[in-house]
Amino acid sequence: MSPAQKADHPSDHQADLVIVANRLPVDRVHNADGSVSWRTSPGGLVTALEPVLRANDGAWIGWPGSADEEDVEPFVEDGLSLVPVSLSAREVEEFYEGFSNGTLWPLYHDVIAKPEFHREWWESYVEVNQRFADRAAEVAADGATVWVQDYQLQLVPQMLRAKRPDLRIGFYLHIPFPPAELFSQLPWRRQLLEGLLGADLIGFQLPGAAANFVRLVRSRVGHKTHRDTIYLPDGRPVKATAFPISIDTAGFEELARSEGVEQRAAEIRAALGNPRKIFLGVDRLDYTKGIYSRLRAFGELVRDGEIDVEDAVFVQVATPSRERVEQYRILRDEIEMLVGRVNGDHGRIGHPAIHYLHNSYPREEMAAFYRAADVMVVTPFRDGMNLVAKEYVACRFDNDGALVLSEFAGAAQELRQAWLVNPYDIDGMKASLMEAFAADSKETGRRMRAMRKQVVANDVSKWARDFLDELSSLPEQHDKHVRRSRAG
Ligand code: ADQ
Repeated sequence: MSPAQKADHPSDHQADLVIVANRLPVDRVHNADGSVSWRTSPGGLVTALEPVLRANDGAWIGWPGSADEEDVEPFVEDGLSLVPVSLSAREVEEFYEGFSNGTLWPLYHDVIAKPEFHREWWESYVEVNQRFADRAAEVAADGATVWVQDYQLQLVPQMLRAKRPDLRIGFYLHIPFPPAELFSQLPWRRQLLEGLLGADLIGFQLPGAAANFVRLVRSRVGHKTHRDTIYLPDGRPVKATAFPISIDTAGFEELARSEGVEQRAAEIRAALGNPRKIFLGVDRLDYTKGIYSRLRAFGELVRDGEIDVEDAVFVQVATPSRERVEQYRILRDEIEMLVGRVNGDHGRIGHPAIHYLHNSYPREEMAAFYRAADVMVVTPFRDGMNLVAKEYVACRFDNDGALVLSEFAGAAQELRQAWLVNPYDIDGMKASLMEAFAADSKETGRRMRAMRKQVVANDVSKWARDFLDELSSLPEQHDKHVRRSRAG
């Protein structure tokens, strides 16, 4: 960056690697005494990126998670450099709940729910994206790498490049990228495509999503493309390719092997009455996850007498999610009504058919659930990847347990040995649940061994490394282009 540009954007910390994500990896906690502190929320992304961030003098830009916070200065928490971006209550409503979760989320997930298009939401999306881009432009050192995450920030790459052509910019989309027929509904489709094209490398969960994107750019924006590369009119190439995300496999396995978790898993089984088999579902309470259909399938198996409630039980853990968005409130009511009906019709004293928990749990408790479950049921209508499926596999170090997995989850492309199901086909799901329920240990062992190989060999650190290596190995064309734009 030139000295003049630097003076325009004063910042006390310049980082060589900058992560830009909607959320910071910490939550702001307001204590009873009026003081404020930070609590780390250790998701997979932080686990994966923490070592690279530390090694590269990195910074993480994101929203601290509560509205109308006065601007908080950058700070260092547990050795990580964090740069908060604040959102007003109105921006939370229009940018986050509105355009991100009421427009893009359903549109990118097969329009399972109807996306809403509102011009004010779009305007707010543009404004907030600009704020994130401005912050990244201030924080990034000369020639730094900036890695932008997910659907809330698709305009950031282009906005950032306009200010800082010296940067190497990557973008990763954690959710599916829809086929052209659906994406084309979006009134601002061209702006979004152009926003993403500000990146040098655009990562998707699956090759099909990358192909959807390249095809759209060719037809809607008119750029030349060859395989996974798009050539912009100014000669800059943009690569769009798949990097399937994963989990901290070793971390989960270690947790699963710990005495505390093993003991807790036994407690859970005992509290459920030591049934012969435990079915488990773990999801954010979201309409993409197929929770209703799966519980309906299980409820029918109990009704039909295929499953006896003294023999088997279904535990559904549903994490509270986006509770201010109406579609999510309706979904919650529907699921809770169904659970009540199934238990009312088919449960016995001390033996409900379904245990339903609307709560968030620490990682240890999640691992204990995975250890306790004989049949893990993951049936989204559409899911970028689905980490729950991989976490279950990582925890089954004895090569036991059965995974029933929707073919519409990204994970199905890697976990081929699961019982793959079409979540729209209730009878098909019922048949697969019964097969998984009845499978002998030889069969479950054969399948689980193969799936574990996959999840052990491809963990989240490899994912991050693969992406960043690819981004840094696009030097020649990139540098040529930077030199040209500087000369110009
Ligand atoms: P999500 O839609 O949130 O992620 P998923 O991939 O399953 O879905 O990740 C959920 C995470 O939350 C898992 O790590 C799980 O352990 C955790 N979790 C779920 N319920 C919980 C609970 N009650 N308490 C505590 N933790 C809970 C989005 C995309 C996915 C993609 C990921 C990562 O929708 O398709 O796989 O990002 O890219």
